[in-house]
Amino acid sequence: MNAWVLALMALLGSLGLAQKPLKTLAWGSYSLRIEENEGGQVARILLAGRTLVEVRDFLLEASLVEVTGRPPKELLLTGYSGGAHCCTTHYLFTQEGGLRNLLYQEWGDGGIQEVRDLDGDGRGELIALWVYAYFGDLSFAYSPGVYRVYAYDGMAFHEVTRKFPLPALQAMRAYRKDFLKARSSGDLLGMRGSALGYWLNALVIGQGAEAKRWLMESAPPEVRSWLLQHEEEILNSVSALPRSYSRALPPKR
Ligand SMILES: [Ca+2]
Repeated sequence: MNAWVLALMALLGSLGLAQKPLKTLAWGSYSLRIEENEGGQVARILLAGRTLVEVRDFLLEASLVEVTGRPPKELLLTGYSGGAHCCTTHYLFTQEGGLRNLLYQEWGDGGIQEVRDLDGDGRGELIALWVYAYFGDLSFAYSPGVYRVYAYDGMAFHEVTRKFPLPALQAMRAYRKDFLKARSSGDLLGMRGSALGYWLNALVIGQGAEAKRWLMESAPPEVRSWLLQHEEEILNSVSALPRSYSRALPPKR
């Protein structure tokens, strides 16, 4: 950074312009303020000018979403670490029962894509994308993702992907198309990534067996053996209880 830029920054700072919040949001009797902070950003939840909660990350975004079913809406804060892809962190705050954090989740890549009330009960479901970054030596560009849906019942979050299969079904369709395209051009990594994406999205909606059958019929040997070599890890990533293919017990993890 040259001296001229530094001088300009110092001038802006002295005029108070550098402290201008990037975003402010009224949230019931609270307010949210996102500001620049030491090369990153800071989000503050304030009540009558007093900071109650402070979240720091490289980049921060905020939106209001209805999760509990009772107004005011919840505050969804999303933090990005910076870097090429990784990492997303979600913080969900509610005012129900006093200001508190309802959810904290580090996602790596992916994250909550949308909060939408899918069954009309007034509570928004969380549509999340889990990215299998670099799985089985895939490059990031070929790393697929799986859509899983979560609902809040007033106490706990639970998975409802099978009840709301549309995001996973759409992803299955897209990965199947990608797979056929990669197969016709002989793109081995493209076939591996899209085959994995197809299988994962099928598994989370109870169509894993049919998807595996189709892949075993449609994929060349190098893709089939790669899928089978990673099968235990793939199934464990979507299984509520761990599976083990190991003959030696207890299995080595
Ligand atoms: Ca709902």
